[in-house]
Parts: sequence; C-alpha cells; structure tokens
Amino acid sequence: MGLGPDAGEGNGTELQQAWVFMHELGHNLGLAHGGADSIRCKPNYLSVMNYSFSTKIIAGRPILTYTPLDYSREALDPLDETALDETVGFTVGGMPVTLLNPSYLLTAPFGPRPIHVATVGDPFQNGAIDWNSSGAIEAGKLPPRNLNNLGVSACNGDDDGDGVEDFTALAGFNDWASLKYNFRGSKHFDDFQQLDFESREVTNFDIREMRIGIIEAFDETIQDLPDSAFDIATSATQRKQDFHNALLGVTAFLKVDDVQSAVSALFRIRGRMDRLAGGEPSDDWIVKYRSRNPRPDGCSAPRIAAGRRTAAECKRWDGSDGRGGRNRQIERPAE
Ligand SMILES: [Ca+2]
Ligand SMILES: [Ca+2]
Ligand SMILES: [Ca+2]
Ligand SMILES: [Ca+2]
Ligand SMILES: [Zn+2]
Repeated sequence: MGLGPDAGEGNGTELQQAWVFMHELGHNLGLAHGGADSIRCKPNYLSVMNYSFSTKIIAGRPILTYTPLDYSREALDPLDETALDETVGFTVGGMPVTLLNPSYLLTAPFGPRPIHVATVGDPFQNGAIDWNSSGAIEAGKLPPRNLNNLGVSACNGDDDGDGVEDFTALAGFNDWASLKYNFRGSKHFDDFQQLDFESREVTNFDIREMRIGIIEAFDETIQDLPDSAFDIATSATQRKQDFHNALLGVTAFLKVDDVQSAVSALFRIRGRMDRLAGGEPSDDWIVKYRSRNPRPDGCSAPRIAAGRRTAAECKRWDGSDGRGGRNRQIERPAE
C-alpha cells in the first residue's frame, strides 16, 4: 500500500514503497516535514519525514546505504544558517555528537546546491563539518549558508514559498518522543491549531481510528492523481469513484475490527495498481505513478473548499497555482 503519486516511475522498489509508507504514517502520527515545523530538508533532522532522505533525492547516492528508515530519535540542536561554526558540527544539548557521544553516526545531505553529505559525528574530524565545502575546517562564523537548499524543487531552501531563499536557525526534532497516536488531532489530519493532546494510553478505539485514517489518506492520494495516471483518462472520474467506494468498504470492515476482511479487500484494490510490484498489469486502473504537478500535503479540493488550507499554502512547488497551464515534470519525492 506504499503507493504515492510518485512512488517511482518504472522502479517502485520495495525500499521506495517502505519509505513512502513510513513517511505517510508519520504524517498520520502528527509529524510534519521538519518534525514540528514544515521546513524541508534540514540537515539536523534525521528522519524519514525529511525529504533529504527520500529515495528520489538521494537516488544513486551511497548515503542510502547508511540511512535507516526511521523517525528521529533525538532533537539535534538548532543549526543557525547565519552563524555556522564549522568546528562545532552537530550537537545535542550543547554536546558535540562524536564517537564519545555517539547519538548518531549517520550521513546528512546539505546544501547550498549541489548536494553535499555530512557525516554526523564524523570521527575523523571530531564531529566538525565542512559546511562551505572548502576542504578545510575553518574557525569562526561562516557567511550565511542556505543549508536546506539542495538544488531540487522539493528542497529549494525557500521555506515560505515566496521565491526568496530563507536563512534561519534550523530546529532539530525528536519524532519518537512526539508521536501523536490520536491521529484525528494530528496536524496532517486537520490544521495546525489542533495540537492539544491528552497524554493517555493507546486504546482499541485509537488503533481503529489510525487504521481508518491511513485508508482515508490513501483515498486522498488517489483522488489527487491526475487523469493521466489512469488506464483510460476519460474515465478517471469513474475510476476514482470506484476506488473511493472500495476503500469505503475497507473502512466498514475496520469499523467492526474485521481486519482480515479489510486486508483481503485491500489486496484486491492493490491488484488494480500492482504492475510496478510485479502484478498482472492488464487489470490495472492506475498505470502511471508520476503526477505532473502534485500539490503539497493536505491540499485536496475539499480541504481548500472547507477553508482548511488557503490557496497560498497550496501553491505548487513549481510556483503555479495548480489550476492548469504548465504541465512540466518536476522533480519531487513521493509524499
Ligand atoms: Ca570549510
Ligand atoms: Ca535555509
Ligand atoms: Ca522565502
Ligand atoms: Ca494488476
Ligand atoms: Zn509528506
């Protein structure tokens, strides 16, 4: 079920599907692309929620070998793009991340473009990072560096979408300590105002709601696909309706905790889009996996109509308003 609009064209590998699934689940558990905030591609946010680690952006880069599919396990200290000190590198609670303090031994992509890769807690330079890629560790503060501009549209270092690069103190985040199991209160489910949660144990009710939430997110992904994604573009509306009805059936099973029937129904639905996963292609309704101008998260037409998202928030990553005109392919990781 790890199908994103963009799970990969012709190579939806298991790893990519796993990445998409973990990432989507993270949204349902209350995580944004920057942990608590939506700032993408922060080098000090080591999470599957971070687009820097998407299989699309790091495709062909050896970094993938070292990057587990995981939510962040610790809040790394902020990285101030306007006052970077190469000798400090990554820190946690003011302590350098080094071999002696081995919170992480991971690799982190950073810009400004092109993509560079830092070793978190680099044992060969005592944790220091060559932020300006000069080949040396310099003392003192560097001139401003837009670390989260990796030179791709998903990571362009323009955090508010106004076309101007932003230089800020990038905040780390501890995902695992912050997961919201009450998924209906998560920011992905609704908006950023509803972040008050009671701390309590997960109940069967919660689990049921989480399962249903995943199905609803899946449905939303399908409803957002362009007509060209379907086997017969002229009947895309009908196909979407059929998927929607089938997923309502899954939800009905889940509501009575008949998980076995729900899974069986999901497998039948999967059969309609499984050509990239080695399935029979002739019965597929979804035949293309790359959407042309996908919207940011949570920007389905009903949400915009309900005022949950504004047109500005839903401006597409290529700068268009998403209402036609340009159809060029943009590079974008799976959501
Ligand atoms: Ca340097
Ligand atoms: Ca920046
Ligand atoms: Ca900006
Ligand atoms: Ca099939
Ligand atoms: Zn996402």
